[in-house]
Amino acid sequence: MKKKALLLAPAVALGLTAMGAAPAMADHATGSYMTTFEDINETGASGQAWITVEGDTATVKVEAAGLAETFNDAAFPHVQHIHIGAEGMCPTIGEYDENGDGIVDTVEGQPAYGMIGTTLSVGDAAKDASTATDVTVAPSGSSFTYEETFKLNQKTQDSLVNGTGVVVVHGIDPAGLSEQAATAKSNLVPELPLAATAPALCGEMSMMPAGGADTGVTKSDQGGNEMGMVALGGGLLVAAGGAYAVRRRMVAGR
Ligand SMILES: [Cu+2]
Repeated sequence: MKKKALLLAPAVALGLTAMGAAPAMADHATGSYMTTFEDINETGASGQAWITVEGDTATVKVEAAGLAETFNDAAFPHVQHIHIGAEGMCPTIGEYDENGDGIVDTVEGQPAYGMIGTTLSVGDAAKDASTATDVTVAPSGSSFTYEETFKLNQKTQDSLVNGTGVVVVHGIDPAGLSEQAATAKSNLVPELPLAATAPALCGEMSMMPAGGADTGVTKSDQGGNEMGMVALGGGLLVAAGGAYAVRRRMVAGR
């Protein structure tokens, strides 16, 4: 309901804009999108995300707080993606916790938010490499502001336009979960705990009215590409290998 109401006015505005601009097809996703995250596994996390698209270039800003702080005695890496191609919805524990362990894990949430369309945690060096390891450049710790500018693939652009783009920030603290959830192995990467790959924050991206609210992205605070390029401790190396595998398996399962 909320999404439809938000999308209606911008869609009208966008239509008017498109009529004035001749080659509208190539950059149909152009505009600003934002979301206020839902704390889908009731971990106390919160935040917002903004995506500004110009042609095929996207500038993304993610602000998050209250996330899991440490993993294997190192800063907890929080891999983040734009998920696409499903309902464009964030899952709820009540509806999507298939195995009844008290949380929505990454796989359980896929019917709602879909598969990975774009990985947001790709730094400069890895931007064009298919072997990018998400976690080495993923923001980490309990709170962060993450910004990145990159080429946005067509599938993800299409999802933003049709309202099925969903930003997901992964990684929750096993402490406080049910015994079943806290001790389970990840259904994506058996070497990792379930919590390490489970979604913490989820946000359905909605287009903002043209020339409307603050996008949260300004020229002066762009260029933080080194964000997250921290030296990896022993524990994080484990996480890096695991999250890399997460990405590959999630893509493979599409
Ligand atoms: Cu994801």
